[in-house]
Amino acid sequence: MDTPRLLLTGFEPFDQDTVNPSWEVARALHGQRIEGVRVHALLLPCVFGQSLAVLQAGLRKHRPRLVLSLGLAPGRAELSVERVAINVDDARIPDNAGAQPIDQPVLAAAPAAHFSTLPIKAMVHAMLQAGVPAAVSQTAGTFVCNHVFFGLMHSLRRRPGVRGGFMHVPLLPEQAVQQGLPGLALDQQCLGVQLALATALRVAADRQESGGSIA
Ligand code: PCA
Repeated sequence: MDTPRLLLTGFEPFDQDTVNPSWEVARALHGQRIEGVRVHALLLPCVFGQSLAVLQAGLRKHRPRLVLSLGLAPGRAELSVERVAINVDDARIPDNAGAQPIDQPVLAAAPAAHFSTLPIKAMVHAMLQAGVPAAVSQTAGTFVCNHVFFGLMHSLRRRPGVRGGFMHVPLLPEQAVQQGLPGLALDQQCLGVQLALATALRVAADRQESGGSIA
């Protein structure tokens, strides 16, 4: 029997950046075995629609048992495990194909939102215990990351037993210095994602502790 796989997606660079740490992390972990499950890294274009088409093809081809999508959130200092995807595309900047949808649904005739099915609190806990900055995030924004997260969760409702979710990562230190924003070293980002994946594969029921925020 084939080794079970998990799909770890990252994005190509967007806006002014020439690297996207989300893809740097995904490709660094490609081929590793975590809890007996082989990591398969998949690069997504930062383009509405097309990103989801590439993801769907990856789901069909690899039949993963778990999917974690990664994206860059410039300005965030910690690995942010996203709680919820909303059915809204509202782009502040054009995507890499020049599209800038405003207040469009990601998918027509789909619910307003989908929750992550990963144990988000346990993942944050595991990262913090290892000294990697991490937090639950209540919004994945309304750009291509949220678009992919929503489309992923919508597809997974037809794949019982396959869990999925999204994590935003900070800038790399060299980008962060140039932009005057917080950053996190690639090895710390990789360690955090490894721990998060191991936890997601191991933990069925999430921890009962607050990851909430007041506005
Ligand atoms: N971050 C963007 C899109 C691609 C990425 O890495 C976002 O947060 O929507």
